[in-house]
This record gives sequence, C-alpha cells and structure tokens, in this order.
Amino acid sequence: MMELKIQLIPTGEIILPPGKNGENFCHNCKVVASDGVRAMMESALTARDRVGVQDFVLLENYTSEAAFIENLRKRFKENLIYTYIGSVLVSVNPYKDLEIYTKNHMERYRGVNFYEVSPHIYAVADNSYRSMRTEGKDQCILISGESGAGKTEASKKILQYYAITCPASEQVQTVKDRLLQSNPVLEAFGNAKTLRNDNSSRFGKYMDIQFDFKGAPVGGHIINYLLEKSRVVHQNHGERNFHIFYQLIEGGEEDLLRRLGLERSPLQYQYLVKCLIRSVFINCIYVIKALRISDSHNSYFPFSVFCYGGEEGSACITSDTQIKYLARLLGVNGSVLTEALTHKKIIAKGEELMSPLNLEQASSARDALSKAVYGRTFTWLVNKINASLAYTDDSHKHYSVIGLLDIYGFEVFQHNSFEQFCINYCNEKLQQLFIELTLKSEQEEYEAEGITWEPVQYFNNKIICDLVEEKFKGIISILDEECLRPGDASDFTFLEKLEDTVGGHPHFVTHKLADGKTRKVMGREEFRLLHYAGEVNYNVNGFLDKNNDLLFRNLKEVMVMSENNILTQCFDREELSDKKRPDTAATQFKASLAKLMEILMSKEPSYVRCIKPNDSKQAGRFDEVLIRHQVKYLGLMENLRVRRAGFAYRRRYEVFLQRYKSLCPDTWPNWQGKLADGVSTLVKHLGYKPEEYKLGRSKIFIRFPKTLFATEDALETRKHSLATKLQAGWKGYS
Ligand code: AOV
Ligand code: MG
Repeated sequence: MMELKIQLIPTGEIILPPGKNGENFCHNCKVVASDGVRAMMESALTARDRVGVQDFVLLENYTSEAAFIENLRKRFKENLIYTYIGSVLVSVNPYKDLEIYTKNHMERYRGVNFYEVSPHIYAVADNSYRSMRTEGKDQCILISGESGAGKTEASKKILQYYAITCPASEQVQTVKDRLLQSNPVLEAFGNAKTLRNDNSSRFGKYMDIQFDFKGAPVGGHIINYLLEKSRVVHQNHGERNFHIFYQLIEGGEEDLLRRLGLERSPLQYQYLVKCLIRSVFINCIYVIKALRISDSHNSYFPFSVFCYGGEEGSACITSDTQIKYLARLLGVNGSVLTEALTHKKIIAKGEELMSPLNLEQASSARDALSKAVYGRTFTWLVNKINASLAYTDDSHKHYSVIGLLDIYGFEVFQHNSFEQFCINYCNEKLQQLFIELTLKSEQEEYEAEGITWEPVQYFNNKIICDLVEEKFKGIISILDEECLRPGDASDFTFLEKLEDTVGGHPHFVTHKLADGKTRKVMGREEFRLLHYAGEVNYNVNGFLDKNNDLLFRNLKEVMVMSENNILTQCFDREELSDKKRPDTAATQFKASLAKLMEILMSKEPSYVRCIKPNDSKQAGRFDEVLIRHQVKYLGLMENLRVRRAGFAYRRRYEVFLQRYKSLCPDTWPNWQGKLADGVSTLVKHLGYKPEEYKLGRSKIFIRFPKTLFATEDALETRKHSLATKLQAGWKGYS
C-alpha cells in the first residue's frame, strides 16, 4: 500500500495546519511521496485557488483592488470570513452563525503563533494576550467598521476567548462571569434597532480587562462615550427605542410591571410605537442582581412612565394616575413635579415667576427630563458595573491591561442630526489613529533597523478631524459659540456662521455656491461633510438644543430633591449653583475622545477591520459595490501597499539563520561569527539579489514573498535529498 505523507513547512507567516477546505495548503506544500499524492497536491492547490489567500500580502497582484475584492469574495463564499493584511485582521460579517467559535476552536488558537493557524478573531485575541504576557506591555484591540459590520460581535468573541482560555480560580471565575454579564446589561440599555443594525450600539465603549501576574483576568473597567439619549424620546421610522423598554414590557414579571405602573403593550407608549417587533427578553433584573448592582427595594430604574401635556395655550397633565406613578418612581412630590412639567421659572425684575408652558414647550421639557434621567441612569449603571468589576486584591495591585474598543460605526441615514455628527466624528478620530499608528509603527521599525524606504501615499483624514475640532475655527467651536451667544442665536445662525467660517473648506459643502447661486440638491437647513468614509448631509435642526443639553431649572430643582436612591446619585445639588456652565455635549465628547486617543496611544495596538457585506442584513450576499467602498475608505489597499512596499517578511537574524543554515556550507552546522555576517553569507550563497532584501540591525527584511518561498523550497529539496543520502549511508556536507 502506498503511504501518503504530506508535509507542511512551518514558515512562520505562510503555513497553516490542515483545514477542512484545504485552505491551508499553499504552494510550498511539499509532498514526500509519489503519484497519488501528486493528485492530492493538485487538488490542494485547486482548493487554494478556490479559497484565496489568507493574507493579502500573498496576493500576486497586490496593488489591484479587483484582486483584493476577488480574494475576499472567494473566502466569503467558503465561509472564511477572516483574512489578514499582515497583522491586521479583516473580517466580513457573515450574517449567520458559523461553527467557528467553539471551545475546540479556542484551544486551537491558544498559545499558537499568529500565522501558524488560519486567520481568526481568536488569533488576534491570543496574540495580544501573549504580547502582554511576554513583553509586559499593555495592549489594545481596536475594532472599526461601519454600522452593522460586526464590531460588537467581534468584541464579545474576544471577551469570551479570554473568559474561557485564561487561567482561572474561584475568584477569577467571578470576575470572568461579571465581565461577560456586563455585556447583556449594557446592550439592553445602550443598544437599539436602527435601519442599519438590529442591535446597534448607541454608545461608545472602551473596556479594560485587567490581568494579574499569572495572566488571569482579575478586573475590568468600562468607559462609556456619549449615549444617543435622544432615542429615548424620538426614533426615526422603522427604528426602535433602547431594547430595555421592550424587554421590560414584553417580558417583565406581572408584579414588577404593576409596581412600575406599566401596561403590557408598547402601543400604549408614545416613546415606543415607531417600530414594533418582538423582543427577546433578557431578564436584566436578574443579571443586575448577579452583578450586585441593585439590592435595595427602592432602586427600580425610574424611567418607566411618561405623561403628556394637554391643551393648546397652556399645557396640563391629563392623567392623574400617570403623574402619580411617575412622581412615586422618581421619588419626588407629585404636585411639584406637575408644576415643573407645565411651567418654566423665569426671573423678571428680580422676582421669580412661574410662566405656563404651551404644549410644545411642555413636551420638550418632558423630553428633556426623560433624556436626562435615562442618560444619567445609564452612566450610573456603568459606574455600578465598574464597581462590581473593580480589582480589589490589594496585595497584587500591579496588573497588565488589554483594552477593547467597540464604538458606534460610521452611519448615514436619510436624515442625519447632531448624533450622527458626533458618531461620524468619532470614527474620523479612530481612522486617524489607525493611519498614524500603522504607518508610524511600520516606519519606526525601519528607522530602528536603520532601513530607508519610500513612504506610501495615502489619504490622511486629519484635515477632516481639524475641520470638526479645531479651536476657534472648527465646527464644534462655532456651534459652542452660538450656544453661548445670548440673543438671536439659532440653528440657522449656526449654519450661517459655518458658511462664513469654513465655507471654503474642501470637505465642507452647503447649498450656497461660491458665485452666490444655490446648489439645488441640498436643503437650506443642511451642511454636508465629506468624511473619509463618504458624504453625509447633516440637518442643523436641533443642533443647538442637543449641544446645550439643558434641563429647565425648575425640573432640575425637582430632581435634586428626589428620594429615589439611584436618582440622588445622578442629580447633584451642586448643579443648582450657577457658578460655572457645564461644557456643551460636543465639547465634552471632544475632550473624552482626546483622552481616549491618549489611552490608546499608550498601548500596543491590534486592529480588526470589519466589513459589512450587504445592506439587507442577509447571509451569503456579497454586494461588491458596497464592499469596494469600504475597502477604499478603510484604507485597506494603502495598508497592504505599506505592508508590501516595505518588506513582506522580516525575521530576526538568529531565527533566520537557525532555520536555513543548512543551505550553505559556510553556515553549517554552526556560524561562529556575527549573526548579521552569517545571514549575509547565507543569502549571498542562496543568490538573493540586492533589491530582494535588506539587512537591518537585528533583522533581515525580505521584500517579496516569492524569495522566501524559493528558500523554503530549497530547504525542502535539501531535506529530501539528505534523507535519501542518509539512507544510502552518506556522511558529511555536499
Ligand atoms: P456593529 O457593532 O459593527 O454595528 P454588530 O456587531 O452589532 O455590528 O453586528 C450586527 C449583526 O451582524 C449582529 O447582530 C449579528 O447578527 C451579525 N454578526 C456580526 N458579526 C457576526 C459573526 N461573526 N457571526 C455571525 N453573525 C455576526 V453599530 O454597533 O450599529 O456600529 O453601531
Ligand atoms: Mg456595535
């Protein structure tokens, strides 16, 4: 019987263990046998054609976008959703459950070199973990991509990987459980169905996972960024409010609903009726208890009843029952609350007067209160989760960190407002960081190794970040200026001021043309930003209010008197003293993003670039136009070119020499001199041309994959012939 023996050569970056699709056989698979094996080899190579390359760096035609997309398509068709560009992981959302996240899969990636196994989110997680352990440097994993591309799923997979594979003890298990449990709670309160994604994150999340010296997760900390709280009071058609409301109404226990004064049907509630699909109820209350967030009888989340004001002219509350429930839940006096919801306190000639609100004003006061209560409760919840995750063991205070960033992705709707402006600005900042760090780190390595190279041209989106955030002349500064200006400031004076100040900016457009004519395709209430990821028209309506984010003073006064033990922690008496106006929403957001960038810069980054395959959330649909657009704006082609224009492979001298020394009589069996000289002797003997490689301080840089492939081939041939000769009793080098 013929023995089939297929040998895979561990070339580090190139080879994979066998996979069911044959994707692991690449062209330097060598067959140590004959005939029948050749057929097998051929089928393996065909498989390779079918499934594409697992690292774009290996693409023959690496500058061709078409080849790039084709490779993605081949892999997507075979359910191979992950592909590398060097160490960057590109992930395409499969929109279906794949059997690739089992414990067995986790085991396969544990402690294994990045390139020895097929691309996977677990490989990224494991690589960061090992770097943290071996190099002692804090890590972060940055997950980006547009809304619905799979960022949140990716971050959950990473967290699960650590929870399963890292060392455990009883105490550590509790931390692991809490880390995992924090997700459904935060998603219930912070995610919602949008037109782009049924489970869209409406807040940004950065989570530190803290590891002790044994590599066990011992704590965590979450920073949340700007929750889209306007969703509490308004949703676009086809979208929903935050999941928690539907979960509560559809799945909450009778007793709980009774106490909250809630009816079963969301149709009852103005805030919830825009889109009704059934919710899967996750019983948050239980998880909240498990997290030890809430153990007091008086700490129900106080956002369950809403009331509307009455007639034209001056508003009134139509339902006594509702206001009673509301007052009870908010822990405030009913009549004081009623007055605050229907009147505004004004000061005229030094005297305080209560002026009645009309229906519209009362509605917006009610909405402002709902937003404030929800937004602050959310922050309170994050703080509580943090307290529950805090690393408490004083004896081992030192810990290492892996940070996970999962923000809201770039989004464009028919109608885009202040929230989209902030979300897309946040994505600009992240893209900026990606550009700086990928190019910078690549450049730094060449510098450190004393290698000169030609930088690759790429679009730097710094110009757009500046347009938004620059002091005095940036959009946020102009918005703030209008927010603080007394008198006739409005959303429209803001737009006018924008036109005056940044009208000539190459990434800013309004309906006004330079020659005084108007651009018909644009509304008069809009400005357009040419983002790195595409054009977005923003409607200025509501910008000032949302940026000011103010609550009428008398509503604030009511809230600081609340006896609800959550709200007392959310509304501080200090707020009533008019010492300093709080920063506007956009300015706070800008400052928090600047801090985030600092945090990320201080860590060793890894990247996951998520791609959305189609707009209909369908499995198996590969919409080429949509994908090409993302490949373009994510800068993946540039990323690949930088990776290749530099050098496709780099190896430390000792590693290179150890592997290939048998290929040159001067380096075999051991090289006695300097490592660099040994490598130089070896590659000259192998016939490397000067343009194919460079020698740095501690590493050899090889420009083309084919050079390394050829060397691998030579090594294999040599091993083969050596084996034959040894069998024939041969001794010595030839
Ligand atoms: P996002 O986080 O990038 O969007 P999600 O991670 O919420 O996107 O993914 C959207 C949906 O795609 C999920 O609810 C899943 O149904 C599906 N999905 C994503 N990744 C996978 C995967 N690896 N395997 C199977 N299904 C997946 V946003 O938060 O809207 O920016 O703001
Ligand atoms: Mg998300």
